[in-house]
Amino acid sequence: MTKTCALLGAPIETGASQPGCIMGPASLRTAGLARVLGELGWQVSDLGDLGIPTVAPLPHANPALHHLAEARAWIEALTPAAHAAARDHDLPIFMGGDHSMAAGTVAGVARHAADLGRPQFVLWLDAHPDLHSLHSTTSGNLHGTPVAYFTGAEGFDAYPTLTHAVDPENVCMMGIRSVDPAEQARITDTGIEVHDMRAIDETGVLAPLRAFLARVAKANGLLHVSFDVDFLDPGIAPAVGTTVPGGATFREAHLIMEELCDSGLVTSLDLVELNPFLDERGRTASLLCDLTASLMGRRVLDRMTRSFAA
Ligand code: NNH
Ligand code: MN
Ligand code: MN
Ligand code: MN
Repeated sequence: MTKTCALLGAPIETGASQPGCIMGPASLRTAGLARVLGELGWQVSDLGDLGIPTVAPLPHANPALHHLAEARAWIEALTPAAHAAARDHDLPIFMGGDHSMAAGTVAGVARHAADLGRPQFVLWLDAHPDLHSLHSTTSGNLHGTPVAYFTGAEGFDAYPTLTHAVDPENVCMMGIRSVDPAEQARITDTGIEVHDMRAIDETGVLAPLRAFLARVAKANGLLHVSFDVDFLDPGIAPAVGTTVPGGATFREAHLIMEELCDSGLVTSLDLVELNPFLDERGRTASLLCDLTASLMGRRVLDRMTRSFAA
């Protein structure tokens, strides 16, 4: 049976410190995402881009917050849209847009998991854990807050009420290398599984990934992958506003995607923080397309028929 994939654009940039992510969905379309997935045998539906109405500013006790009203409106729009996309397609891809959108996409797919009576898991690929509450962020950039929100942390009265939280035990982070003190405290409190770049250096990506995937499979879970461009090393992925040196290499990233593909467990994907204004001749957008292709079936050799046995 042909598997179905939806592309849904979320051109949000108000959660990041600099503008440009608004062009992310257009850049991924230009790089040929739909065509590449079609060639891999997927039935692809491009659902277009979501939008929000003009909103009045929302005051908040934390004066550092930027564009709180816009973030709230995006979560309100994205949560039901992601819920419906997860219900109607085998693998919806949410094209960002900055990472504040994951507050809505994960809230939506978790609602779908609850409909099915199955647990939602999240693989968070990022330089940052994005674990601030609206009160703990000092930058005020709301792309630093989605994981705290969708795991049901306190301090989100100004965001839409979360109906289905993801258990922090069902979140696995890889690639982390920039953590603020309040985020460090939350990691310690929640016990969220975090594989920072030092751990990746020590073990490689496969061992921790396989252990996590085994947990997902055992629990019959749904798996959402949230891919922040700054997970990658800036040398291969310059199109992001918050580059951090020492990120995942080309092969580490592809190996994760290939292993995710073989697992058959992935049920939704975010591609976020792509800032085409900072790209070099589209190379970051093209790399994201190629990584998505690896996640969705592209392989160098057919591993079922390949054998060197005597
Ligand atoms: N932790 C920082 C902040 O809250 C950086 C967040 N930036 C990101 N997250 N790009 O993925 O401002
Ligand atoms: Mn992020
Ligand atoms: Mn439903
Ligand atoms: Mn990041």
